[in-house]
Amino acid sequence: MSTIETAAVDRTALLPASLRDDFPILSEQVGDRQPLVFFDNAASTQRPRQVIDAISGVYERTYANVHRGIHTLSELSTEQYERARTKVQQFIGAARFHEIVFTQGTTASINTVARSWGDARLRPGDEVLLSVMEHHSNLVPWQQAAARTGAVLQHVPLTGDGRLDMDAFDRLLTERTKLVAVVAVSNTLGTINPIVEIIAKAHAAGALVLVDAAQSAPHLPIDVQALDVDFLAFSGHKMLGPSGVGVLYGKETLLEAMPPFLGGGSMINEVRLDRFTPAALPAKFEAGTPPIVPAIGLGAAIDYLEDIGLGAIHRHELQLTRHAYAALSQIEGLRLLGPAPEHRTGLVSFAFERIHAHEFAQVLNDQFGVAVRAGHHCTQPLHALLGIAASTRASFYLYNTIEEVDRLVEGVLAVTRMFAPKGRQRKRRKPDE
Ligand code: 7TS
Repeated sequence: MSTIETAAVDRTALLPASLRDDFPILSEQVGDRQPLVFFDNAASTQRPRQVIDAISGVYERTYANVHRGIHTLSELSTEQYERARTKVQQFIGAARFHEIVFTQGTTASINTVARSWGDARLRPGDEVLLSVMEHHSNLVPWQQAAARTGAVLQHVPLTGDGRLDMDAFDRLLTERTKLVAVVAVSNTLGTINPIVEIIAKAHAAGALVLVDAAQSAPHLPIDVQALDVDFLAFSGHKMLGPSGVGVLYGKETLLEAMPPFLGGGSMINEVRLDRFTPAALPAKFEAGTPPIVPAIGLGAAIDYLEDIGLGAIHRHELQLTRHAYAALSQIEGLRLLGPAPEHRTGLVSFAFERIHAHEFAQVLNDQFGVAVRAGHHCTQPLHALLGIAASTRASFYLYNTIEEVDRLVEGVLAVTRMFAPKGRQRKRRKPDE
């Protein structure tokens, strides 16, 4: 990396590299027999041995369906499943156990609110205020709800550096706004949005707030009571837990008033041939056999994260992000998306005019062992606004190291040299030149 100068790293802010030993998959080789550098954590993270053991422990010793039997295994599984709910409750600071609904993931959580709350509450002309940086799973369910109810969607635009334009937010928030549904951290830009301010302003305007915490729950401490947020959605698989489980938090009064979304077993109190009465919370929103083992695995993931501390995880990621940002911003022709590292969590996305994101991802994987995501990351409208079809995204987590970031930069530089005409790389000028 002879042409790149990197800023000093505060090594005291880094987590010990020894925690990598907890993640068996990190010693795999990929591509052309390269040690794996896993930088696709915003899509899904890896799991530590503690989570893997919790999962296999259930299957080996205690598995049965929950809330159904009075036999020993069903009681044990039920107890573990409900203990996981308590862990989630404490993790996000919810006041009540039954405000935690296990879903299949963030997408399912948002769809539940759109279907249940949206269909019951939205009237023609009511507005739902979203942002242009939303993931498709916080856009499409509202487009569908708008089509069903006649509600109108509004979108907060961006500032030039990829943050929410809060002046525009103030203008778009009106007495017609019934819900503000916004992402806490952008999965493409990494931007940390001012959720506290958004919630306070929305409530003052009489609107409810749904926060898509898919990219914040794994990386930043959260306290739903302090935030006074109405609905919160996140996924287990982005925070060291298994896929197939997510969380919908909702304030008790709201969830109580909402009709159930999915119908079936477990969500009922009583069923006749022509009608039913719904079960109490949270069962009302957990129709069918729930994600038993994934939820228990998520509980183990929360234990692991809490042992390390979300604050320490964020400090670690900030060092990696600063390092990556400083180095990548020196590569001529490479356009870094989103704000300065101080306003983002641990991810860096970029576009390069003459090289498609897939080329980066392919070469980084094959020749450097670096797993990144290339594409639109389920934020097509955001990419269209940025004037690009695709970007390359490196997203970090607690087990990533500064040396791995150096490997990424080395790989990106190699790709630009491979695909770009010779003589196009800028040699960084010394300060006295
Ligand atoms: N919201 C945000 C902000 C996300 O980043 C994602 C997934 C979702 C919602 C949906 O979560 P799911 O668990 O229901 O799928 N984001 C990504 C990503 O950035 N790359 O792959 C999945």
